[in-house]
Amino acid sequence: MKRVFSGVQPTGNIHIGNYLGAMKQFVELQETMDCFFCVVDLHSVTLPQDPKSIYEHTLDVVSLYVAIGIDPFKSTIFVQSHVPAHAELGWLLQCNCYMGELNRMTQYKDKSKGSDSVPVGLFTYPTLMAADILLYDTHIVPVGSDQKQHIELTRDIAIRFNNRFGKTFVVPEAQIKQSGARIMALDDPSKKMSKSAENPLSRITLLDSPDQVKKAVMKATTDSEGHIRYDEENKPGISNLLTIYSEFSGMSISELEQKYEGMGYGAFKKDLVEVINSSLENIQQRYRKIRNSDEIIQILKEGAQRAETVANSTLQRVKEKMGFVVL
Ligand code: AQP
Repeated sequence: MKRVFSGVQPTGNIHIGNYLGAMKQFVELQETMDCFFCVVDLHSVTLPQDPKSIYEHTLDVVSLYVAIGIDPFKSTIFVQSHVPAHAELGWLLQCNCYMGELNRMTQYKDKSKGSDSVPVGLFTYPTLMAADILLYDTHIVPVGSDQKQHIELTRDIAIRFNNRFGKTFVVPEAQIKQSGARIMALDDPSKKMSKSAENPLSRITLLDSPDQVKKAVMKATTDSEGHIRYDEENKPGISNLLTIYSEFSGMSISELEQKYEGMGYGAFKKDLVEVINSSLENIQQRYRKIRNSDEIIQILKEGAQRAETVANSTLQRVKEKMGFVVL
């Protein structure tokens, strides 16, 4: 059975970009594959975070995993810091990766831009992400398109390690959706939707109230043309809203273009608000039931045990190959 690994950082409220780009796929993949879904809390501290916020958001992400339909009996749900092998393999991979490779990472360039004191962890983050993936003999990594470069680096590291020390790692592949892999910010469709962007109206989170969703959609940047048609280059705002509508409703973009032919942006946005809110309502109902339950802690305890068994066996294999004395 093929193995799947993916993670979400507890750096803020999960937005519809995270959901449509990555998490929605998790639910489908668990039916046919052996899935490990992680809350990557060690990654979240590469930039300064409020401890209380990490704590709450970690439990939020776990609860949302379950609320969107990830079944803890089918998939392993766990927190990265509960499995020390991630940090240990992360170090070993840092020693098998080059400054030049990490210097090329666009996410590092974006997140370090304009700052004269950049945490070392922000620079070495991709080697920890490689460890996350390689520990589980992962075949498929479902992610949004912003993570493509990190998965390519993970593949390079795995191939190089295998060539040097003999077959050790499975070489993983990114699974990036055709549509929805890069949901753009509502206030500025030239940027991706992000948890940490300053303007809350730039995103819709899975926990937003119907009024918040309405406000964000109605204020979303569009254009002055007045026609509802998909054209990423000339109409990035409307194209982004069409993608979101299509992903939530299951209707294709061309069906939506037909449905709204001759209609104004106001009517289109009003319907979009309803479509988003009805999906979020179901997720939020399930979220509220479990967020403060003992079930969440139980899921994490069992998940950590299952993850640790696989991760420790890979780590032992790596250490033996590298010449460490393993007892
Ligand atoms: N805008 C997006 N569209 C589609 N997919 C997205 N992802 C993130 N943003 C979008 C995908 O969501 C998964 C989890 O992301 P993450 O928690 O690792 O955070 P990130 O990629 O750094 O994105 P954020 O949400 O913008 O967080 P911050 O603001 O903390 O940097 C990944 O699969 C990602 O591709």
